[in-house]
Amino acid sequence: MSIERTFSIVKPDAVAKNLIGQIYARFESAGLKIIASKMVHLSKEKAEGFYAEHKERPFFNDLVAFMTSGPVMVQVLEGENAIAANREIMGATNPAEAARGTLRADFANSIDENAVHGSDAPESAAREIAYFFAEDEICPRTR
Ligand code: RTP
Ligand code: MG
Repeated sequence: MSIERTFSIVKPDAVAKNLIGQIYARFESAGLKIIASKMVHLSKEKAEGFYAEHKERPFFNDLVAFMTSGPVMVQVLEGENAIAANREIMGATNPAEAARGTLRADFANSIDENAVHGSDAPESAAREIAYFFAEDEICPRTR
């Protein structure tokens, strides 16, 4: 058992479908606390930097175009094993393979427009949180 932080995005497809509240409710129902949150419309440069690890992949340009197509919600989630817990709530990258009751099974349009992002490891979580939030924008709970 360890209390972790993870970084999450409600992607443009899910914001466009008015699903922010339903997605936040899933996080909260699972015991994850939202300790930072804001809406942003990513620039091309910001999206390219965020997905730099995928730069050589064939889907990179489409991914950046999609992620800049409308506003997103970015948030920091905190809780027990938050990184794995959030990946479980999200489901598989491809909604056709996502388990029933997961965010992607319920809300994703396709493997490209798949509703949410979640960090996949402690190192990426730390990097991604710092890419979007200053330390004083993160509000750990005292109760
Ligand atoms: P994410 O980073 O968004 O949480 O998703 P993930 O770990 O499940 O997937 P990842 O391999 O990191 O890929 C990042 C995003 O790129 C898009 N993608 N498209 N067309 C494709 O084959 C393909 N593969 C990945 C998805 O939007 C994925 O979430
Ligand atoms: Mg990923």
